[in-house]
Amino acid sequence: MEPVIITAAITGAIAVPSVTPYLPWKTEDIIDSAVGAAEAGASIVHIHARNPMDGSPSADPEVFGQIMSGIKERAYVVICMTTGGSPAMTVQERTANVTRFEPEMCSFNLGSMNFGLQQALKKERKWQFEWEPKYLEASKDFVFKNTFHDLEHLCGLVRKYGVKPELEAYDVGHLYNLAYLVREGLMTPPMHIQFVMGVLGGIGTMPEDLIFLKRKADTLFGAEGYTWSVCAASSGQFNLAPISIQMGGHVRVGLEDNIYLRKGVLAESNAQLVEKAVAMVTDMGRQVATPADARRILGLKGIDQVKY
Ligand code: KMH
Ligand code: ZN
Repeated sequence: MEPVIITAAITGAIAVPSVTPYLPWKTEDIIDSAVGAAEAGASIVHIHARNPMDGSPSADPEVFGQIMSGIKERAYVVICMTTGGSPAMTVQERTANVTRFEPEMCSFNLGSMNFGLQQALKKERKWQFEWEPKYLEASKDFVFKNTFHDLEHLCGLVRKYGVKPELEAYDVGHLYNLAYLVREGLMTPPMHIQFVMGVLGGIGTMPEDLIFLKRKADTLFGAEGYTWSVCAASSGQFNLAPISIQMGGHVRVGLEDNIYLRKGVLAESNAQLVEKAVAMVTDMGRQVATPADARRILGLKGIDQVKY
């Protein structure tokens, strides 16, 4: 089996600053956290931007530029830039940065869905910023928009700039959407599919959910037609990682998706989550991929081809 690519998702747009003191949202902290995750063994870092004044999700190209060039100066790691942003952003805002920065990778969300973040409201807490509870409450009306028009637009962008998409499938219908894109000649195998599990609005984090998605992808694309990874939002992250490792898949961890090291214990850094994944990989007899391995396995264009 190939070495395991560990992706670290650094900050995202799910966790708000007040749910954990360890979420990096200031620009320098995001850079430091990504470099720390790379040093701990991540070969890809998945990057969102945050408003440096209040930690709210941002699509600001200036902030993205600072983050990505700051990481590039200090680590050879692959950067996978989000095109998901937050469900509160327009698709234009979310995807404009692919054109500007031509990254080696970007996320590519395979379909529209509900994207509920209201669970974080259940716990009584003092909010650092007034936008936080409003954002979480508003998520009950979020439709994370990824229409076929949006998918076709993004297919054009990734093809034009040689960007390898991290194809994010949150449910089985998203795999059928991908099969449509392949049939239409808009997406070319081999693909890299990220099974994104545990988002309220998508599939759950039971082992049967993962096996079901994996089997469906085999049926639709053939086992050789894609590489795959598991990203589980919430504590499912480390229940599902071993299954992926055992089955020849790759793993995504990180505070973007899960703020806990284990039940009830907050992770104190992305590096700590990566270290836990590294231990699982080595305990199960596989190697951890280097950034060079990841570039080879995924057929990336190389860090010298980016525009940041
Ligand atoms: N945080 C994941 C559940 C994206 O950035 O394009 C969703 C995500 C989407 O990572
Ligand atoms: Zn993301």
